[in-house]
Amino acid sequence: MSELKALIFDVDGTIAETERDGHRVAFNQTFAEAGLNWVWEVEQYGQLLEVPGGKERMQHYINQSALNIALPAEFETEWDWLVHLHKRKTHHYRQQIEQGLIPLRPGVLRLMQEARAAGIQLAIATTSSYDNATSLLKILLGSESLDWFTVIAAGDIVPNKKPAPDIYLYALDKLQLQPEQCLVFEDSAQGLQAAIAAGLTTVVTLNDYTHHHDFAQAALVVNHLGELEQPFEIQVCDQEVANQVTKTYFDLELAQQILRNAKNLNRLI
Ligand code: XBP
Ligand code: MG
Repeated sequence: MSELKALIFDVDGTIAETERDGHRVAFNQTFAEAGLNWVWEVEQYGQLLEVPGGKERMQHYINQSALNIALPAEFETEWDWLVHLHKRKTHHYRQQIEQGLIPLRPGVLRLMQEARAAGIQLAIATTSSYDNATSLLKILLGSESLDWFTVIAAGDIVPNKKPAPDIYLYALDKLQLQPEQCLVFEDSAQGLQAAIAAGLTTVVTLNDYTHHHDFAQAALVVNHLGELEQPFEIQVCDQEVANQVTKTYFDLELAQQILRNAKNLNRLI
């Protein structure tokens, strides 16, 4: 029987709550700098998050708002312009996170350290751009932390972003593992759909922007991964898993149990 060999983490919303006070602020700074009068408010940004990917999100906003854009002369196409805006947004985002205002979510570092000590591989699968993801990891986990990950699968490296399974299939290929050997951590329905479509068992950590999403296909839904001093709360899970949860935080033992339980369920289907 294959055992747990890797933990695969989404970034935005899962490793840290980057959207409201990081990405959103950086988009608005970019718009102001470009002389655009667009301002993405906190609640509105929650709806815009339905479109994964910063460039795609801006494109969606233009289409949905039926904006008439006067394309700056130096750009041939609207997409070229969006690529440029997105580079500026990446710059502003980095400045946001360098200020240290966006912390890691509970339990993330503890679980990664436990996995590293046990020889379990770590991987990243994110819709966000590689530069954004690696800046965040370096700042929150330390400059050496990029070496912890067998693969950092990010952004445009695959043709289709979440909810397509592409980024997870890419990560699995680089890990050289089967889906049943890995456990995924996600925070959004799009991320969950992507992981499920790649055949992966998924744990969801909720946040303010995603608590209303449909997570029926998750193996476990918690408010966060928990710490010794900061217990997690289980929101939804299979009764068999619930009976096995003896700790107040998510650890490798629970990861193994969830994976085994998922295999048993699959066998019954
Ligand atoms: C979240 C996303 C990203 C970020 C913005 O990715 O959808 O688009 O909102 O980042 P994930 P970019 O949850 O998969 O980490 O502007 O770099 O796309
Ligand atoms: Mg996410």
